[in-house]
Amino acid sequence: MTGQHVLVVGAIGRLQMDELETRYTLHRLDQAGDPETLLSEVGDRIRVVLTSNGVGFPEDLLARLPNLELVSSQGVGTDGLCVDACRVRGVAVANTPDVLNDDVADMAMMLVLATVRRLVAGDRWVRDGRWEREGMMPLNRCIHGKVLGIAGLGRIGKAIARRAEAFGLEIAYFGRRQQPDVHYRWCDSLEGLARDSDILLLALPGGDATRGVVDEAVLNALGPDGYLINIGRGSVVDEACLVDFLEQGKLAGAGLDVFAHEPRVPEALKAMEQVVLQPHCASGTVETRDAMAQLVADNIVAHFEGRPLLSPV
Ligand code: 8YV
Repeated sequence: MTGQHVLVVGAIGRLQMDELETRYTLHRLDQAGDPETLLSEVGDRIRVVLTSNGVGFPEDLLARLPNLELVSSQGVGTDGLCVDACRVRGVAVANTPDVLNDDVADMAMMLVLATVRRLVAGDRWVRDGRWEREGMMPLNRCIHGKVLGIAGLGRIGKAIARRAEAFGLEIAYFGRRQQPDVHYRWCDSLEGLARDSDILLLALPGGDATRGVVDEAVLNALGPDGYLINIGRGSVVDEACLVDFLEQGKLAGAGLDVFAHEPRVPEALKAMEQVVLQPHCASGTVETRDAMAQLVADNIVAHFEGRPLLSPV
């Protein structure tokens, strides 16, 4: 026993779990048959929680850990963590920004291209023998010269914009305020951005502030020739409304990596040819997940060694 107790709410990569195991005493809530007993036995010894944003860290669990000092979470998003309650209690929170920017931006561009150029439909056209039976598939649309509206021009949004420029897209963006160091056109509302965009790309964080902001008015503004791409959070979009718009041809198509109730995806979306779906895997490469897990572990080590966190929220 080291006296340095870590509660594992959500595990990270094997390499980093092994590293942490050699240094600290890990308590596996994620594997506990009887979580209640585990918490009553070790709750007051826990100084660090290890989790991921997807698994989360709720306020009722925080209440069971009176001596908690740090929550180290895998993922840049913090919408699954009770950050405000941690702040009130003086518990630090660390996440994993930056290391995933390139992969998420690649996924965003991949969804733009796949959706507008109908990559998956083309693949199906070949596999189903329709090329041989019916000849060429219907023409699709080009992306160069189109306006890509990015909602949420943070570090990931900027990595997307850099890639999109190379594809000849014109960039506009919406965020709370105009960014002085950015040459892209700023729109002061999400609806305004949707109106000005051919492709609306959502790179917004989740949480109460953004819940359902892509609503009927925004989708109407995007219009029947518009495409919606979402690599941020499913909670940002009124999903029922999106399905309705796609079914009625009031939108041209959508490329979605995130959904309102993951891993559940509306059957209606699965049936649509004009939609490209991914299982929330924009950061899901071996290299990036390893870098994310390492940052989670490094934050824990820094904390126990009395050094500043590498990536505090
Ligand atoms: C992951 C993500 O799905 O970083 C985020 O916020 O949504 C993704 O990278 C996940 O959180 C990794 O555990």
